[in-house]
Amino acid sequence: MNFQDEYSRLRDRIEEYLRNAVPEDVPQPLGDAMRYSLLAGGKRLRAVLLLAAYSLLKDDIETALPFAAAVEMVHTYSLIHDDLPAMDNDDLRRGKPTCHKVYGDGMAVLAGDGLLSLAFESIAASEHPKAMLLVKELADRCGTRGMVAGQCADLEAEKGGGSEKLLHYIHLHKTADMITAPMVMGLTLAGASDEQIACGREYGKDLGIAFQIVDDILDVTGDTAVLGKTIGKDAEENKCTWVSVYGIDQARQDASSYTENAVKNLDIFGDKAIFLKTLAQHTLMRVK
Ligand code: GRG
Repeated sequence: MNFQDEYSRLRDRIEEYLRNAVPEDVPQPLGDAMRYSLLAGGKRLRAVLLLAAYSLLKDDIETALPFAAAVEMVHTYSLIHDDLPAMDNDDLRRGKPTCHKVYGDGMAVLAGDGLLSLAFESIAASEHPKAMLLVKELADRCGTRGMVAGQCADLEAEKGGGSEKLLHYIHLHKTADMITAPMVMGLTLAGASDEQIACGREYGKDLGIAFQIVDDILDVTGDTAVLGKTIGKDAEENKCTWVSVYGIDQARQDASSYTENAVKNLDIFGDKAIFLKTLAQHTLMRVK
């Protein structure tokens, strides 16, 4: 298996699926605002994780596409809302002007709301026997016990006093929860055992934390043109990041340790897990 070829194959499948995912009957300009952000590119990491987790046990990835699309919709909604002036106030996302810069703040709020609802509609419309379990996993990870809770802590931390405990809470919930969800959803859908699902969950947590540590490092060392978003904002906004709490050298070491742990969690799947193990290592090396 060539890693890049396999990643592109999975990413292309989700890209094609998403192209027609926003219904034609969504009123304008809401429909355009939703499509603008949903189809703006991005790595599609969360969708690829779901498809790859499913592929550990099953071959027909077609079945998993509505669920992979749902995860990308939730992720895109979170980016649109995070970029708003009331939150991180960003002008650039995925190398393009942010949704509110093009469609205005009100329409960007609605585009996020629309994508969040459409995600759950996409799961329900599949009528898959496991759909209810997947709704629960996604709602738990993206909602008030998950990403929304992490974002709440992130905003509060800007007021000062970022401790190690708070930092771990933010990284686990703001970022790792939405990396864990697709792993658990893909495995559940494929009929994995409880033990396999638990290993996938641990992989997601470790990979998610490593991913966010790398994000914190890139905000200091990265390149705006390559990243497609403005760098240096964490320090400007007094964010509680791995770099601000531990320093850049420790951040690099910790990103590496979390990645190593992530990889070990997949030993239970044998050779089938090579793609997901390689993906974790690539995440550590990423420049965007
Ligand atoms: C608004 C409820 C709410 C949550 C916002 C996504 C998020 C939570 C905040 C964005 C800022 C940030 C650093 C989030 C951590 C997760 C992260 C690094 C998101 C960016 O994900 P990528 O790099 O983006 O996978 P692409 O564009 O490739 O999809």
